Amino acid sequence: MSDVPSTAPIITVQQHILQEQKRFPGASGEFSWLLSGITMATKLIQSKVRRAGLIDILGEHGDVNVQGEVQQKLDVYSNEMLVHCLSARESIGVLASEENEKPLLVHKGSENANYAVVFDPLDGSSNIDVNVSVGTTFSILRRPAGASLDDPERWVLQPGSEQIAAGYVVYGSSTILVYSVGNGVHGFTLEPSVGAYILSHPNMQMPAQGRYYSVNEAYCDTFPPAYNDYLQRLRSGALGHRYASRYIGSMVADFHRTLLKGGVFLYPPTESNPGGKLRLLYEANPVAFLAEQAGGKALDGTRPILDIKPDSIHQRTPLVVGSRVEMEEFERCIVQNR
Ligand code: P6P
Repeated sequence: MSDVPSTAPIITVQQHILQEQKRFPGASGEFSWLLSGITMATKLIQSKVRRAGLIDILGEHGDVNVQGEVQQKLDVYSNEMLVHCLSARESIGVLASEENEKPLLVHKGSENANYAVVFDPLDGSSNIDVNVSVGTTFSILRRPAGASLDDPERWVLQPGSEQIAAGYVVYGSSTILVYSVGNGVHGFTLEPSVGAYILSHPNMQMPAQGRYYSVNEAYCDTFPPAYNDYLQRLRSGALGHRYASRYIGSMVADFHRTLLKGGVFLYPPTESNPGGKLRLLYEANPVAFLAEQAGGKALDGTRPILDIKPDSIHQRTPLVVGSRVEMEEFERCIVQNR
């Protein structure tokens, strides 16, 4: 009898979550059920993102299409899929989205709800029209002790260090889900023929040093001096080699490359965004959680991103996130420019 061919085990994200869930004492499957709401929604999102070029033909952009259906912008659609799928999870009490000014109460408030989920349903959506990668980011927080559903903002205005899980899905040449529950970072590639996320990047570790820096150089004349000193040191080979520049303009894609290849991604304070452009709760916090889990670091320029106590849901922050070597050099440049 021939042996079964020894191929790598096929592990789906559901199997992986069930394994990870054992780290949460008393979690009776509710956590894995919660995460399955996110994976389901992102499968629905990616099916639309993959057809974006056909939207005008098929009519899905706010007008009425040939079937008489109301068209929807992709970010509105993405938001509705996440709200719909997560609202079916009794363990969730509060949702906060980049698309909604205020937090949403799920089931009008289930008293046994234990979690809040914060997300950007389609980050970088302006890139869709030019077929550039976009992404969904998410952050999962436990209900603060004593927090009631009368005060949903309190559920989400927690520092990133309180995240119990975070991740993103990048809709690129393939669709990849990357997440962590605090036990390393793991990546899953969607097999579209069966609609399953399959483990493709177990235990992702950010290389100690990379070869790319990623920033929008168009604004560099308004960056604080420390940032320009830093970028000049990267260009000049001060860290052992000259860096190349890679900037996609979609945070999830720029961070995904940084996680895989090392280097640094930064969105400094600028004249038009002196407090930074990226949002703390659902852009900076998830990537900071993953970066720190993968051996990297994430700062707002001086403080760890994960230490920042949010004042408002949509508050912005500068972000510098990357490998150990590049982040140590950045901190030296900040000190030298004090
Ligand atoms: P800029 C996309 O609009 C986004 O929010 C992030 O995904 C991205 O990193 C950033 O803005 C790009 O901003 O000013 O470089 O176009």
